[in-house]
Amino acid sequence: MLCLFALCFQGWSSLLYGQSLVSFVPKNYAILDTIYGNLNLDTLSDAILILKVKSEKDTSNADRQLLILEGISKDKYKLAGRNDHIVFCASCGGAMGDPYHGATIEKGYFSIMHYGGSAWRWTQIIKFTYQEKTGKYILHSDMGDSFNSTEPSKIKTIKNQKANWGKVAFEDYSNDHD
Ligand SMILES: [Ca+2]
Repeated sequence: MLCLFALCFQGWSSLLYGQSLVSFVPKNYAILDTIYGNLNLDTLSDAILILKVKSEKDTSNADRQLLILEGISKDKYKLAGRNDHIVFCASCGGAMGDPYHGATIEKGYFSIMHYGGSAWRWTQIIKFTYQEKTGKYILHSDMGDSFNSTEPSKIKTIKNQKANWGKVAFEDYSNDHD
């Protein structure tokens, strides 16, 4: 009974005070990247955590998790959202290898960058913004460039899912049908 109470209390207190970053990493997953910044425009630092399965190889097509973690107190976070269909898989970049090319947080925004292709190269930057009135994150833009590696100055700009910009929620976004 005492043990049960302790467990309950632990669960309750972690909801109130948040948890450390590593506590959000499920068993069998590893951290691919961690980015810090202020997403929800309060005074506390937030983080984007990108996770991969521990068994991931260059040829893997396993989903990668993107977690939005809002700071609650110093080094403590709460989960504000998760999406497994934003960060491209390890083998999704073609001949260029892993297409994940980093992520950034600007005040109230975050962007995930990809780069891939072979003779034809492409980039894709998926950007989300914090919506103050709802406390949610929505798609800001999803665009990139396409060019032939022999003519890198001839760049074509590609706008993906233009109709969803400013509308689709972070949790509902998927790059699968690009
Ligand atoms: Ca914050």
